[in-house]
Amino acid sequence: MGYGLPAAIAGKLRCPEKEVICFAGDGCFQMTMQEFGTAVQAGAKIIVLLIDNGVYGTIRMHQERDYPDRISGTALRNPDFAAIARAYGAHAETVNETSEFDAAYERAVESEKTALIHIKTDPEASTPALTLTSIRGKS
Ligand SMILES: Cc1ncc(C[n+]2csc(CCOP(=O)(O)OP(=O)(O)O)c2C)c(N)n1
Ligand SMILES: [Mg+2]
Repeated sequence: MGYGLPAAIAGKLRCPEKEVICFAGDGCFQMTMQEFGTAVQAGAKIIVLLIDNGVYGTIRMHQERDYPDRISGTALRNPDFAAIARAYGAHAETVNETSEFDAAYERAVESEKTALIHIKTDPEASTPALTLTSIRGKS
């Protein structure tokens, strides 16, 4: 966790002709998000796709499955990530519906700036096939 953003910056600086995309969970991104400022400062025009489900979802999945009565420390009180990215001088927007994504991605590419798309998802969507509720107590 936290590796994707600095790795994407280094990759983009090494190969500026390539589209470099960082996929990060909200928990992952918060481990090294100060490096977003480094990306803007260094002119590394990466695109960050930040998947914000408001939880350390992978850990929550284990808690729900094995310790459903002892959920602890997995909720995240997140900032407005798009606002933070804009404050750094980047292009940023928030996507709330799948149907909004394609156009948002195109705008990120066309901005020719360091960019971040803040993608809000439902914490219930633990995996494409399973909900948190369906996992609960099923160890
Ligand atoms: C540096 C580090 N700390 C802790 C972990 C354990 N860990 C694995 S997944 C995870 C939660 C990830 O949360 P998030 O980035 O929000 O992604 P999600 O699972 O919600 O998609 C944690 C804490 C790790 N892999 N690396
Ligand atoms: Mg998460």
